[in-house]
Amino acid sequence: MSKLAQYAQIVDEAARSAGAIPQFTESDPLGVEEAYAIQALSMERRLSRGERLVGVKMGLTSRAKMAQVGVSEVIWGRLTDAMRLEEGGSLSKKRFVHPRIEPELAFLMKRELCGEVSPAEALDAVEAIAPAMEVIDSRYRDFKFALPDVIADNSSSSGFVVGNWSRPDQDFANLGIVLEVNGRAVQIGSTAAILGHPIRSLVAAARMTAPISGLKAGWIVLAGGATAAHPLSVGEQVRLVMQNLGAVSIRVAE
Ligand code: 0L1
Ligand code: MG
Repeated sequence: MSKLAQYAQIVDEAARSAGAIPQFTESDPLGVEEAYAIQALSMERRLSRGERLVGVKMGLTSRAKMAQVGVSEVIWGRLTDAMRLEEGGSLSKKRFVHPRIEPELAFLMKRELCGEVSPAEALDAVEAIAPAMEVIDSRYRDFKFALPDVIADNSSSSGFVVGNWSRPDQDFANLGIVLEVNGRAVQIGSTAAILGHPIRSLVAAARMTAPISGLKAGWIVLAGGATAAHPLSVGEQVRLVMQNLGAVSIRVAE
């Protein structure tokens, strides 16, 4: 087995068993390209177990997120059907190492989008938008990593929940966001925190996924956390309210 395939196995098994692992970069100065190759190989393992690719997540698209983890480049990861959580349902905390949740805006793709595109071209490829939350769960000890580590680990993506879809022909540049836990606001922000306008995240997604032939019709694209993420505890009821687009919620079970 090649080194990259071994790393893919390690990160995949850590995700399956909810066990923390040391950072690869502690002993191996991986590059970003190698890290994306590990992510692709670990995803192949999931797909060979029957999971289906349903979209991508963009990560570190806001200053709050970059500051929270000490990394300052936009990254991406893959979403599978097994990662999707039911809106209003629950997630089992023991399936994760140290999960956090963050408010996102989701795009539903109407058609393919690949390579260098303008914001107008990106918007034209969107079928709908929705409030969403991403569950991130770094498989690395203490949620600490360098850029190649987090990319190899599917950019921490572990789960996502999407609310009702709305038409994209409305202004979503600066929508107010409140992330509530048990009815109390824990994060307040705006979609403007996502690269100044969430459509820029979709433009970046089209460019960054060009090596896998870009975004496909029917895929979901998570634009990135608009605020810092909230660490989850058993018993919490988490709800995101997004101006004009509605709410989405999830409960944290054992
Ligand atoms: O914005 C994100 O989805 C960040 C994912 C990678 C960093 C993290 O685990 O917080
Ligand atoms: Mg995110």
